[in-house]
Amino acid sequence: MTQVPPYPTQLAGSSSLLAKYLTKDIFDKLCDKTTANGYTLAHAINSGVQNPDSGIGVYAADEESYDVFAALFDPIIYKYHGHAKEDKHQSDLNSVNLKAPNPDPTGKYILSTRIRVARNLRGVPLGTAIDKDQRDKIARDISAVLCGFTGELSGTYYSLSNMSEADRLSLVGDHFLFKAGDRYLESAGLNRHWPHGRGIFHNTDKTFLVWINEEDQLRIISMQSGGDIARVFERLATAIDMLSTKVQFAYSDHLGYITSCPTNLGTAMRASVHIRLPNLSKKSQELEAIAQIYHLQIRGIHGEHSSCQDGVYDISNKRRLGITEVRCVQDMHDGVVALIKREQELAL
Ligand code: ADP
Ligand code: DAR
Repeated sequence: MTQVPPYPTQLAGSSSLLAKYLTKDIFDKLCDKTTANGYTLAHAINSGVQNPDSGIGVYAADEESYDVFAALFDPIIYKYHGHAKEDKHQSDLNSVNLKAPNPDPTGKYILSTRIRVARNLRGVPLGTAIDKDQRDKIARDISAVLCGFTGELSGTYYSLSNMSEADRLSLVGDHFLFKAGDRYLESAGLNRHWPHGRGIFHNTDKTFLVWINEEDQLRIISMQSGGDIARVFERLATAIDMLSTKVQFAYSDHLGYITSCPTNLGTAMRASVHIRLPNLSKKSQELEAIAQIYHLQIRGIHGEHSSCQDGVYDISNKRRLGITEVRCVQDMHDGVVALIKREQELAL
């Protein structure tokens, strides 16, 4: 009989969704449950318990976690995504269905466009519970598939545990090198055995990257300078299609693509532009109002927890689950069109 831990009273001061929904009753109901990978409630909530400033505070170890701990995950997923237990997810990666002419053909506002999806392999524990050998095998198998890509997507794989200093400096210079995860990911067990089993693939043109075993097993990324959002999406869709012929991804018709953090479930897609909005940056309420209307997330340009600098923002879709990939990119595109229109009006 596993020792039942006490209720985490540290949550009392937290505003996370974990603190909001982990009532004593839910805790008592789930505290002795375990998934086939040995993942317990204590594992799932550790990040939010150790980091009371978390927004969410929970991570999954496998598709089964979302079922075994549904009494906690379901209300969090509904609150964050508006996706109820009976709701279904649908995928659409057909770039023909996207209506996204370049919102900034002169390059006055948009510095760069990046669209990423997270993917995890079916039948393998997520990063929170995977063991070292399983993670190393993913790095070997996925890098071998990627190194077999030809044409625009052909490129080179760099293992974080044995790359040359020259390669490291080159990847740092391109802002491609990812570091060990932040304290939230550390507490979730996602940094274990770092840097073993981690690596980066990028194509020769540096417009296609795959991060292996960062927060998820794959982060598939298409990016380029400027605002040709449709081209970035088309390249990503092509790469995902090529990978899907070789690899089976964890997917359910309720939650879409399965990810370690529930915020990324569904499309697991974040489509972003780095955009210069000097006038709107002085009118934060207007900026927030437009973001609300178009389901946008506003970040700084140096990653998830960074703040805006010099009027340059990372603007991306906020919705990920219960809508298609085309809709995610359409959300971002249409929101960016509205932001540029307002920026131009304020400049008059
Ligand atoms: P994600 O969860 O999508 O990986 P992050 O905000 O952590 O998002 O960004 C990861 C990295 O990608 C950061 O170094 C960030 O600066 C970079 N990045 C994100 N969006 C863009 C963009 N549109 N253009 C260039 N770099 C970007
Ligand atoms: N910081 C954690 C995770 C939030 C979502 N971001 C991810 N998955 N990178 C939190 O609970 O706030």
